[in-house]
Amino acid sequence: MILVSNFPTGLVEGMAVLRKGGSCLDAVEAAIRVTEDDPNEHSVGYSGYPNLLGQVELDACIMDGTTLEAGAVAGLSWCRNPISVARKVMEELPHVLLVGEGADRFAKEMGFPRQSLLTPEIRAAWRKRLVELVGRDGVAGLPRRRNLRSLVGASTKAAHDTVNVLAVDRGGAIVAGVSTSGWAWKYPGRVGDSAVIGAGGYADSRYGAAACTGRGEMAIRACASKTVVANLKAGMSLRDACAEAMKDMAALPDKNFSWVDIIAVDRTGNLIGCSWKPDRVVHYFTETMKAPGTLPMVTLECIRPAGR
Ligand code: SD4
Repeated sequence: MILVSNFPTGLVEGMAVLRKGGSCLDAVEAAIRVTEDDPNEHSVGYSGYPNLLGQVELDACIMDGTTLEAGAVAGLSWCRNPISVARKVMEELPHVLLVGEGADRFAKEMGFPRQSLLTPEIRAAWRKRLVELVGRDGVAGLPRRRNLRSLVGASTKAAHDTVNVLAVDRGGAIVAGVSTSGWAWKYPGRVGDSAVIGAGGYADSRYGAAACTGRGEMAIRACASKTVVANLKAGMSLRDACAEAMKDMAALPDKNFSWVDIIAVDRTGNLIGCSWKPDRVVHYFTETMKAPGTLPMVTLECIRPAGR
């Protein structure tokens, strides 16, 4: 089984891998690459929205729930498939997370093609946004050390989304993968939850897996994905495990409070999506289905703090 939040287009590829007897790692990577390669998705991979300076910085992580090995990259700037680079970090290095120049250098060493990720359309969108934010075109218009919270925070509700993919195979292996271009117009160097194991994604084949989308700072502060899996380990139901993690995030004081969704599976293959927003769905595809389906996310309005 394979499930995804936000971008269902990779489900077919992911399931094709599982049906051929491929691993959950291969299935998750294949599913995420479809979205990373899509020029019409502006919050993941190629043509993702850039930071305040107009630089695309991609984050991704992958975790093998059977070995508990993980790999991640943050601020990758010219390779369109950060999920594949994250997997290489896991497989080729004695490290978990590479950032910025080191991540770019490693991607080059691993033979990933180099290309500009900033399409003309996205460059134009960035310049328009700069004018809205600071009243001037060009990075020279950016204020120094003044109003940074409100400048970057103004973008909290701007287009930002992440592809979260979880896969479970018949042998009980579970893998989590996450990829994003992050918070549009973020402060340069900002790393979101998608590159942070335990925040944006976590998998442990003995218990289950979880992944988050939304305001990554909240998922990082609450270690949200690891919390879900730890709750499963403690014997909670899948729904309660997620609800408790959502409550942790809802309780965080946060001037830029926004939303976070969680998708999760347990080791028996139950799946769930949880959201603060109504009308969200989780997309999934099992070996016995002819085509991917959707399930409404459980809306946890009840735990959302009043006034937010
Ligand atoms: C981040 N969690 O960088 C990502 C972005 C996201 O919906 O998922 N937005 O914070």
